[in-house]
Amino acid sequence: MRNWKLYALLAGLVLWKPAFAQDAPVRPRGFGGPIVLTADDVPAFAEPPAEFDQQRDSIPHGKLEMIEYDSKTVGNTRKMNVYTPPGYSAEKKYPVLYLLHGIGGDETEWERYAHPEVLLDNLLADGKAVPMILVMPNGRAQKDDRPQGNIFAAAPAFAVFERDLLDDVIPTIESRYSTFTDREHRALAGLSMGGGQSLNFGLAHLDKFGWVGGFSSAPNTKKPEELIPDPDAVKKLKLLWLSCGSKDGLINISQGVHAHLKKHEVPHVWHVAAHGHDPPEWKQALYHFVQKVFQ
Ligand code: FER
Repeated sequence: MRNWKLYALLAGLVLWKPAFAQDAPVRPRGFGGPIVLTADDVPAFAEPPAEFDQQRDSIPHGKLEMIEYDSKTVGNTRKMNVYTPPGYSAEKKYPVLYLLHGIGGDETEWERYAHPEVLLDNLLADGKAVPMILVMPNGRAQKDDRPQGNIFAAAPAFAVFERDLLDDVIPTIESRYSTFTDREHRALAGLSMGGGQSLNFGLAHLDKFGWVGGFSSAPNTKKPEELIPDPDAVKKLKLLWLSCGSKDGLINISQGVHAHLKKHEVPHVWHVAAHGHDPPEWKQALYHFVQKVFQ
């Protein structure tokens, strides 16, 4: 009798299906999973038009430059990739979007994945974005910041980057370029690990950033209650953006933040397009985000 009960218990455990399994989850490619979509998880924007990412010879082009800065936080010289828009002039002042990369990336990742300089040149030529400076720093704030070996081992350095960004990156940009220096002209967004950083740092420094975006945010994102302890305070943001691919196994992270914001009636964008955890997702997210920011 005793044994029978034990076998029944074991069989029950083996055959038991967790609640989420009833919804026929999709197995993602890459990180995380399984994926369970809700009625909220739909695109807020259509896919970009054809040729949105094609370089046009007939329009003015901005400039990309790789610059170096001394980081007090890390104690060495670091790199960041900076885009200035066509006609950049010290006579004018520009808003700045800080754009953070993923766990396997560095200061060149956004350029390789999405060609932000092409997207922005095209949108500026069409009058769909405002002239802005784009800063693509290296979010791995440690002496060896190359994405080599076990990239997960460097995760603590992504948290240290909060100080590098606030104390070293932003002051460098604001001293070398002609920028506005108030929160309403400063945005922070990033993909995956960089999406988590953007939400963590941006929402903790509402006095510094007026526009915050998490694209396909990774598990480094703080838990919703910790990320947004005071939902009313977050309402002062000009834009709070969350996006994630519907085939991304990390979507539960963004879904959790969206649900918390919805519960507390905090206005935000929730954009779920039919992509994975991949560059096509980030390219279209950036394309839509840069049209909303600073306007
Ligand atoms: C994790 C899975 C993915 C994680 C980070 C990532 C910190 C980051 C992915 C990316 O940046 O693409 O568990 O933990």
